[in-house]
Amino acid sequence: MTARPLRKALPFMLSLALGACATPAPPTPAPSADEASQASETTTEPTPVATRKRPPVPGTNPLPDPLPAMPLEQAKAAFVRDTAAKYGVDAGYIESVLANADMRESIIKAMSRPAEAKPWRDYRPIFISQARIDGGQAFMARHRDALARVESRTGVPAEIIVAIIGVETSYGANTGSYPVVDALYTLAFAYPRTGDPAKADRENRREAFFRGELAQLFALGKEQRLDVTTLKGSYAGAMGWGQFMPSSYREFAADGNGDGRIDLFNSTDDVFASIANYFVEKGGWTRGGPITVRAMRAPDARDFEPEGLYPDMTVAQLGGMGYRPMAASIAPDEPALLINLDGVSGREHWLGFDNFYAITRYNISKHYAMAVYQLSEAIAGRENPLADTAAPAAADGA
Ligand SMILES: [Ca+2]
Repeated sequence: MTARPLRKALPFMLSLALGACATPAPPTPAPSADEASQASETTTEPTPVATRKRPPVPGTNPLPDPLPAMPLEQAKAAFVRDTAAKYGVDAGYIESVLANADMRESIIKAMSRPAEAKPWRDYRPIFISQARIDGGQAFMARHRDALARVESRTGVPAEIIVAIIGVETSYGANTGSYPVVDALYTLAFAYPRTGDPAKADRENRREAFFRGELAQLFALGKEQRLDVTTLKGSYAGAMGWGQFMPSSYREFAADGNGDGRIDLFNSTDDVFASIANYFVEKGGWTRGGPITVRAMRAPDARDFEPEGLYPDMTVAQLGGMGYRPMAASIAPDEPALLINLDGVSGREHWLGFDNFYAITRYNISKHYAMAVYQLSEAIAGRENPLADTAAPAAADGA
């Protein structure tokens, strides 16, 4: 990975972010009804950048080291041994679950064609449709009070939580039909290989990642008293209304209804609390902070594609390069990322802020985060994204 442009110019910002990473803030206790109503009245003023906790800078490679190559039976025996030792799960039980698991060709095929790889003009209509907007507004109305409580406690807007559930599972209608054990078993021991040497390291790391997820599924079953053999999820092993992987379920899911268990399959209170907690703890969500705005490109601006998704420039710097936010309310020192999209009406430019980055921690893709954002705006009734997708007049200068 090469150095990102202007990273050297931002040591102060980086040290802030690293500091925030090393010393996470203690959890905030749930506010009383009075405090909650005050909080919701004060959410319009974002915290100044200089005093704000920024999301942690991502590591150079979030995936684990590749595993040593060995024959399948030997690899499975090592997995059983290691998982039993690490999580205190009975080795005979793990062995019997794996013996009954199926390696599925359909999972390997699905893994090889992610929607996020499509250009924005083809990706967007999958999620920004009248049916999904209507579904989101109905869902929001049905769960208004529960969502408002989570929003006032965490600062994560109700419409963002709803949009995540809408994009992930069509509001809980499609939480996945693959046995989670089969999905993780397949990807843990037969991760699809393209044969392209340039991709081999990533594929090996992905396999190691899924082996870790399969191990954590056994830990999760023990901790949450779930029969892992009955769980259904996506082809990648993501579970419940918000599609949590086992590691995220264990680390970030929260008990929203206080019954002592975390049930992401049946309890909407647990689902809402878990998604919000994920945004705050994993994404560093800033209460009241901006997410993304359309940018105007000056005719002489240089084209460039940022490496990665972390906002490591500022609005002022990007403005100096010819990309200005089409909203007056964004502070010049706001950390920002240039987002280029190939839309239906041509090239679009946007500025993504820390809260946009937070959405990408849910699924590492600018297309995913933009779809969630645009769906959330439509659900909240602020935008009608289906009315006009044309580029604003003179915005692109090209
Ligand atoms: Ca619960």
